[in-house]
Amino acid sequence: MAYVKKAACPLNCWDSCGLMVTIENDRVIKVEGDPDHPITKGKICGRGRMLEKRTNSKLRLLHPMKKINGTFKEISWEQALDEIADRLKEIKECYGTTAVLHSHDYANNGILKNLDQRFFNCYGGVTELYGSLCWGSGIEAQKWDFGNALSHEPEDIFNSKNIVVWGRNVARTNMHLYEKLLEAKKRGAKLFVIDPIYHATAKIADQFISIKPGMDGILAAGIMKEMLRLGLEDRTFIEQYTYGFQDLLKLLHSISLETVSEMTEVPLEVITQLAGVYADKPVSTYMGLGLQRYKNGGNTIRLIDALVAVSGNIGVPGGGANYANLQVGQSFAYDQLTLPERRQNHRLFSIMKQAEEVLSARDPEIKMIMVTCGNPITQVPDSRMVKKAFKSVETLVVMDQYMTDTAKLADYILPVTTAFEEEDFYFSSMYHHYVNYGPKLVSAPGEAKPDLWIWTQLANRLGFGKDFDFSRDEWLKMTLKPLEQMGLTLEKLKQKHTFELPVSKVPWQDRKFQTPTGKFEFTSILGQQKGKTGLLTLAVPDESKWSNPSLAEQYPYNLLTIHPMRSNHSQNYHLLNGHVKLKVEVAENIAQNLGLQNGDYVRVWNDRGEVKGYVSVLGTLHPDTINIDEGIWEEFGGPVNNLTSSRESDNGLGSTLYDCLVNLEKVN
Ligand SMILES: Nc1nc2c(c(=O)[nH]1)N[C@H]1C(S)=C(S)[C@@H](COP(=O)(O)OP(=O)(O)OC[C@H]3O[C@@H](n4cnc5c(=O)[nH]c(N)nc54)[C@H](O)[C@@H]3O)O[C@H]1N2
Ligand SMILES: Nc1nc2c(c(=O)[nH]1)N[C@H]1C(S)=C(S)[C@@H](COP(=O)(O)OP(=O)(O)OC[C@H]3O[C@@H](n4cnc5c(=O)[nH]c(N)nc54)[C@H](O)[C@@H]3O)O[C@H]1N2
Ligand code: SF4
Ligand SMILES: [Mo]
Repeated sequence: MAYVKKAACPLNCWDSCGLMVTIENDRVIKVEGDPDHPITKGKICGRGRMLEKRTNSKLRLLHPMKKINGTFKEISWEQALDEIADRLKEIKECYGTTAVLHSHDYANNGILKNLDQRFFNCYGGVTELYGSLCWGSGIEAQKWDFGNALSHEPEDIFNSKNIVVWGRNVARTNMHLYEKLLEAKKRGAKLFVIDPIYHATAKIADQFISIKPGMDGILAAGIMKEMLRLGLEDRTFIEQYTYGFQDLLKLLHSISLETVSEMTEVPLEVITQLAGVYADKPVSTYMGLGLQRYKNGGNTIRLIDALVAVSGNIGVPGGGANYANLQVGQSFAYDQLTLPERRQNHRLFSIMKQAEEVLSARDPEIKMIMVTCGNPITQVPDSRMVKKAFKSVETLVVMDQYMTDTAKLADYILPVTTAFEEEDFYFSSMYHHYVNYGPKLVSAPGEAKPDLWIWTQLANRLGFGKDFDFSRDEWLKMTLKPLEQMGLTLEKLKQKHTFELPVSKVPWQDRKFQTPTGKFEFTSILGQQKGKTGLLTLAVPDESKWSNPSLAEQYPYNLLTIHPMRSNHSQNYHLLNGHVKLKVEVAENIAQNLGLQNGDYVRVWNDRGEVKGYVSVLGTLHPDTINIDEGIWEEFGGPVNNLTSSRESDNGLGSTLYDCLVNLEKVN
């Protein structure tokens, strides 16, 4: 008999949906939305529904495997764990624990996925990654400006008169915000979309502003310039609650509106009009993450924050510089869970440059890489370098559910469970502030095991088993400790399936910012403390005609590699019905110049590498722009990260994945 259970979507996504999962004979047969979830209200996306396939697919990894003479052989868990533990012991004795690199991303939003940190800390401290491919520049930028990166609660959008969606592909990546946009429009709000792509969200906008990739900071500067010229700024807010305004004024004086228009490829009158929009308060700004994956990414977010501040849209209902919502994750007891005090040694590599760092590491060299919740060969920039680095180490261990491009390179593959096969709770620090409970619903296939089981087994073998001697309930309670006194307990979560975290719904309403001055900082003291000037600048992307004219001549097109519609990154391509082809979306002017038609086979290349795929002419792309969705596997023509650069953004913590010039030609 089939029955239905409530669960949670584990995917790295804005929305963190509540699910209803139908189960029959210990098997997931359908995944739908939970109508009782206060935010996601029964609607989920195709990726959520695909979790059924990700759980049941015949392609799942079912047994531990070891590569012997170039081919994978099934081995027992006993052998796999003994050999990996012996290797960890040997490395610790001979080279020190930092000869191990933990390479990971955040493929699963379960709180207990953070126990990998506990394992590596108790082992003695390994080489860890810092920064983020995803949102690193913008998070750091908002820490400089506000002291934290906080968003308004989803419902607050109904207090906005104007809504600006700035570089967020809402209809594709953040579907519940899309629904809110439709509703807000019905209630009379006006919607503006600023993006190089006229995407599905642009279609419902009152106005779409097409922009040259990487130029949004310059546009924000232009809008501020116009606000000040027209006397539309919020003087009280600027005078009482901000620091460094004179520096900003100097910056705005250094560029003319004509230059702003020329560089951004946004018409002059539109810039003036946007100044009027920002003055017609309250205005909520929803920034995306694509926006900041450029060399100047931190500065871009900072200039947009500055615009939100100058226009007086901070700390007011219906306003906000909504980028991320870190207060969600900040609600839990991480240190109790991860035990940072246990690590004796520690080394940090940039997540962007992990490959170069592996190849050049000395004292100690990297002897072993352990990969969890990530697929670095496909997702980390400059894939060819990543491949070289991951092949260069003596022992590569990959824990995954599928034979990904990264797993293919492994010496040991450890098969792990999917979210429906283990208990955890889930949340996202991106949008709303509800936690969702995810019970164990079905047995794992074959010999697949939870990551936590693997850490526990290895800990036992390495002599710190007592640090892992807790039940699921005990682990989960440990993380909820800070919330207990407010009645937010594990029991309640299990009973209600979701609850609201006690976070600020309209951040900064008290005008007390978490910066060194306690004010909103146009000039950042934190930035200065980190050895930078802390000043806002009019920086441009690294790969552009302004910063590198000869490169721009050789490679005239901007390459975006945005998130795919039907997959979370690389996770679904191998499970999609029909033949997967690499689609090269090109702007109309490129197609005209090169005589390209839909379906033409083309090569896209730069100095770092190339990919080949099929043209789709997109009249909706900004001129001279190409898009290839990210995540595509090698067997389907990827990875697109063959083309992208591992450079870090201005503040050192973000990627420059979209700061990428390429050329393109037809091939046979
Ligand atoms: N379907 C789907 N949804 C997802 C994911 C997925 O893989 N698939 N991934 C999840 C994750 S991990 C993340 S980080 C989020 C990301 O969510 P988003 O930020 O919405 O998506 P991205 O693909 O990162 O960014 C792409 C958007 O930024 C725009 N963009 C690129 N460059 C610029 C620029 O210079 N200026 C402006 N104004 N816009 C620019 C692109 O045209 C596109 O609209 O999505 C989450 N949701
Ligand atoms: N060119 C380009 N590159 C990008 C981006 C882009 O926009 N353009 N986006 C960047 C962004 S925003 C992000 S967030 C990253 C994402 O980078 P990744 O997180 O590396 O991408 P995924 O494809 O989601 O890979 C996650 C892997 O973890 C596995 N996995 C899932 N759940 C579990 C689990 O519970 N345990 C274990 N051990 N494994 C699990 C999945 O099977 C999958 O193979 O990619 C970045 N890379
Ligand atoms: S991927 Fe995102 S939108 Fe889709 S079901 Fe999961 S949380 Fe919801
Ligand atoms: Mo991401």
